[in-house]
Amino acid sequence: SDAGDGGSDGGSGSDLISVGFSQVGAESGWRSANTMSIKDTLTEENGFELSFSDAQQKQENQISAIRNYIAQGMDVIAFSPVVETGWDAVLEEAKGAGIPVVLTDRAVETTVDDAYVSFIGSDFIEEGARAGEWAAEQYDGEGYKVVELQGTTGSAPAIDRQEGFAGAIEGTDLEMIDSQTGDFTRDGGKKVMEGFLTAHDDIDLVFAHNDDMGLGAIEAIEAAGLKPGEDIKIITIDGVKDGMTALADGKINYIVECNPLLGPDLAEVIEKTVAGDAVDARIVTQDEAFDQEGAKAALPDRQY
Ligand code: GZL
Repeated sequence: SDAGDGGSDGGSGSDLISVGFSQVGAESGWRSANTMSIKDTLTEENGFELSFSDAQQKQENQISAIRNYIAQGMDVIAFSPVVETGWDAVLEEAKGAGIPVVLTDRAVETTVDDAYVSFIGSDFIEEGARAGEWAAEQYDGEGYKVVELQGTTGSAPAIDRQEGFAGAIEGTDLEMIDSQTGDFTRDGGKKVMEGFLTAHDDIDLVFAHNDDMGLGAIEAIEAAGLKPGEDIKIITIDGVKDGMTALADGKINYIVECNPLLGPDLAEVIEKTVAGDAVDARIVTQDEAFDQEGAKAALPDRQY
């Protein structure tokens, strides 16, 4: 490479921007689409040398991956934090090493000043509120009993989606009678829904924090001899292909999208940061919402 180009060599002796990325895991269809977007964008031909790690939804694995990236002298470190808290020490270490950090997908609570250059992701409170507003429009006045399949305990999407939904149904006669984490997985949603069906014989609506737990709930509802989308309504968040297909088939009633294709925004933030240009501290990913007709129309063109 031209020695005089002043480009960052990131310790890898090349002009590529070295990026260490710590991913939450592979828990859901959303996560797989998010990983695909990051790996398909942060490629060598696009000027990146990507080191990628899957933490199997364990914070300690993310912290050790980030420490490895610090030790390797990455140009930039990016991660999707599995939970909101417990990051101060490792964020302080990255800052001390002079390595910029970018958050994707989920936010953190930290006391470290200037801990990261940007947070790229959806507004989860808004997503929960859109789900609750639709539920209120459709079902207020019918004395609906609601159960909630929460995402990973302590994660930003679980905390915020619960808050958004609860706020939107305030003042209606929809009543939340049970709420438990299914950890964003299909199996988790199925097991928790089985428990809800044993504990309650009057469930009218399931609010699932992601499609995968909603799809697990469908399995449990059908195993109980009931019709999902009819006997028990279902509202989910994400908008991945399997969820949108269930919505088109009438087994889910409404989906609020959470766009996982964050690779392009991440690449742009990294390039600007390495070039010393200013970046927005908060980049809000735009989301749509779908009813059954909307899902039928959108499915042919969905990228994930
Ligand atoms: C949302 C993301 C959530 C998805 C789930 O941005 O963090 O985690 O909604 C995924 O499907 O597991």
